[in-house]
Amino acid sequence: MPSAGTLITVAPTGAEVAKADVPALPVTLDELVATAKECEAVGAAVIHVHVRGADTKPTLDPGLLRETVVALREQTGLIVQLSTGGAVTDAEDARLAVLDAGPDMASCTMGTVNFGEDVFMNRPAFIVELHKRMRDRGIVPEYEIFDLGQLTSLARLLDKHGLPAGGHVHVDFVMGVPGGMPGTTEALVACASAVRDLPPGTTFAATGIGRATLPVLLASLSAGGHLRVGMEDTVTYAKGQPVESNAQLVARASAFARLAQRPPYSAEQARALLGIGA
Ligand code: KMH
Ligand code: ZN
Repeated sequence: MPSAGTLITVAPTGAEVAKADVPALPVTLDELVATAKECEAVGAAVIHVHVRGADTKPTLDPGLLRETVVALREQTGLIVQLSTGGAVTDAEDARLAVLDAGPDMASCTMGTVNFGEDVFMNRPAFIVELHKRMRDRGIVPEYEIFDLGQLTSLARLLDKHGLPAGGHVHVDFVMGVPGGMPGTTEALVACASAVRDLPPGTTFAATGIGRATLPVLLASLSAGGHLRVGMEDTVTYAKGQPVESNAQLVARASAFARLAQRPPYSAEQARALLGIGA
């Protein structure tokens, strides 16, 4: 049964877009917190965080990650989800150490995928380690799905190693990465159908990269799913029109969610849905 509301996650920065190319990209802690507040005000409940160093490049610096979690908790009510995906060049140890920053949630990608000209490596043993460490620390995962078969891998993971912290399973379809599944309605329906093989009550969100943003947003809403938007995934609002801010993307997602009569969940409602603090 579709949720009564829509969980909106904002992914404001990512690890791939260069500040030099997109000046509106939030890269400092101040810029990130300001973006987070704006996005919360227009309907986001979760923030998916990648941090950047003083040189604006992606980093997994443990001190900066901790500082970021604290600042977002102090200055917003958003659920703080740290990326353990990092950048394609990040080592497994550094990606596991992200959990030391103590976020509410963290991402856990369910398989290796070609990523443009690169490879986003996620070995089975690494995924198991991430899943177990998150459960030990009470961190709720968001399982990132770049291809249909990764849902089968997730079913196998949960079968063998048990449910995550909080007992609820939430997945996010990342669609339209060159090397992963396409950002189409057909692919979304295939993924949404495969969710039936996961534990009862499993929820899904979806995000489309670049020009897949709107088709995936509309398909997910129509299939009863939730939404992720943000400049990690798209820097173009419409053809020839650069995104002005993350809040612009969240506001559009919220408007579509209201039209679909599934208004944005507050962070408190989202915590209940995701089993955070359960
Ligand atoms: N930057 C990508 C290589 C995640 O955050 O968990 C991986 C990514 C997924 O963005
Ligand atoms: Zn990410």
